Amino acid sequence: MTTIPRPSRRHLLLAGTVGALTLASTAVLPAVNASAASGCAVTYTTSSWQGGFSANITIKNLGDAVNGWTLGFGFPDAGQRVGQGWSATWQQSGNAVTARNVDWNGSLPSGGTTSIGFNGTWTTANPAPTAFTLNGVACTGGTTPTTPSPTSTTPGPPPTTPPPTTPPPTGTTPVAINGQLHVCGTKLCNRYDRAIQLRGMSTHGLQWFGACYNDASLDALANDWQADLLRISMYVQEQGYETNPTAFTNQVNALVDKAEARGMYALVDFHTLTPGDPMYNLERAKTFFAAVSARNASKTNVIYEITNEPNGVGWSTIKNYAEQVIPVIRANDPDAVVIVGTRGWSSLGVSEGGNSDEIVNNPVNASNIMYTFHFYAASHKDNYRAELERAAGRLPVFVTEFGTVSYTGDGAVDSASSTAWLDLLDRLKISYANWTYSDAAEGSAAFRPGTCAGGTYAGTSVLTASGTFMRNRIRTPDTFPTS
Ligand code: IDC
Repeated sequence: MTTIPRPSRRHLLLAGTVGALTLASTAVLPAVNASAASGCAVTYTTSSWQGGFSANITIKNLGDAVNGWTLGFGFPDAGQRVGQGWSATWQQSGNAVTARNVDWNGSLPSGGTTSIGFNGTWTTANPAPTAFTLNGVACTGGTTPTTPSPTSTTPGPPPTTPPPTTPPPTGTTPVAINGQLHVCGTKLCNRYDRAIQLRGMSTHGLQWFGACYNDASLDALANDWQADLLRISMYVQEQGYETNPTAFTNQVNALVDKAEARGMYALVDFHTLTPGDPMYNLERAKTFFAAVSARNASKTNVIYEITNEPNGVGWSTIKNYAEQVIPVIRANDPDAVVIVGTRGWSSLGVSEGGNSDEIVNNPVNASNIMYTFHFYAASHKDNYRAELERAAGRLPVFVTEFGTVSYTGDGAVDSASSTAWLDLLDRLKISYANWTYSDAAEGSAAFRPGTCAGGTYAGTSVLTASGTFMRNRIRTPDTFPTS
């Protein structure tokens, strides 16, 4: 295993600036031939800048189910080279490129899709390849086994319009190194199929603290705090999403872009709290996640948290909710990790007298998912830590929210308990986001009141006790495996 300590982001930011000034190209391949029973359709999308590019490829299997696949294509220009790739094993010989599946995406059902990609370089030109093969069979687009026609000119799938996007992450950011994440066993894994831990911060409610999330504050989070992750907390009630779905959806999307531009993962939090029954918001959740997952499908930095803290309802209700919302996301973004809230304010059931057995015995019927655990260090101690450790051996767990203070979100930092918690999360490689990256007048806020109006976020002079504690923890170098 090799590990890369976190260097400065200066190089990345320069690369991004160059990218914004030069060309960005998108190529969607039409069908070039009709085909018989087995077949495939490929969408090849690039963002390109002087000398470099990032390619995203979506493969759709139009034939029978396959277990193990190899995608082949040739670069039209001799100067084009594959660099670091993700979600496949990449090889190039001359201009011929092959991408072989990795463990978790090898089985492709009939009609199934998967997304892979790579960062590459070019010298004189960067045209899109025009012919792809899947397991040796030409990918001819939208033909089906029942409509063979050698002279057909039926076009392939309609071009998808990518969202306006900032230059792709390159270099040494968390997203550039780790790429599209997936769940492997009980862990969150990167493009090398190795377990990683993401450490970052949660916004406060966007309806109240939207002014705290801007280029300067997110530069501070990425560069000064060296965070891997921004959790975007979109309340549904309390003057949140339900009052203006379009505006809140746009606000979330804008923050996904800002996280992407800085190489951070974006955790999209559908912040249900009161009422505690997620079913109350089922239709809103479907509408919201359909829009956000369609718009951000080609990004590699998005993780979906479908309900914040269910409470007062049984696990079977949460599971039922999850099994209705997850397919909405998967229809657009099949390879994104989805995180499911748990009973008792996402305490794995503990705060309502249960434990993680109810999930282990009756898991959500979906793959590539994790389960939420939340704690507030001054309120939740040894018995919660013991249950988390027990659960983590059996379930993929993500701490999408926690506080260094009491569960009210206020009060003093409990340093001893917070340290015990974070040491445990580090040891178990459990990812986390701290509540909150805001200047709310409460102990859990990282910034002193008035900071967001002042506009300076980097350094320690603007921080509360909680902010100082969290910045110290998050700034320590990551050790992301790169092979
Ligand atoms: C708190 C905020 C507080 C707000 C309250 C109600 O800190 O300003 O008035 O919500 O909206 C959670 C929730 C999170 C809470 C947090 C602290 O996910 O929304 O934020 N908390 O109470 N679960 C446990 C604690």
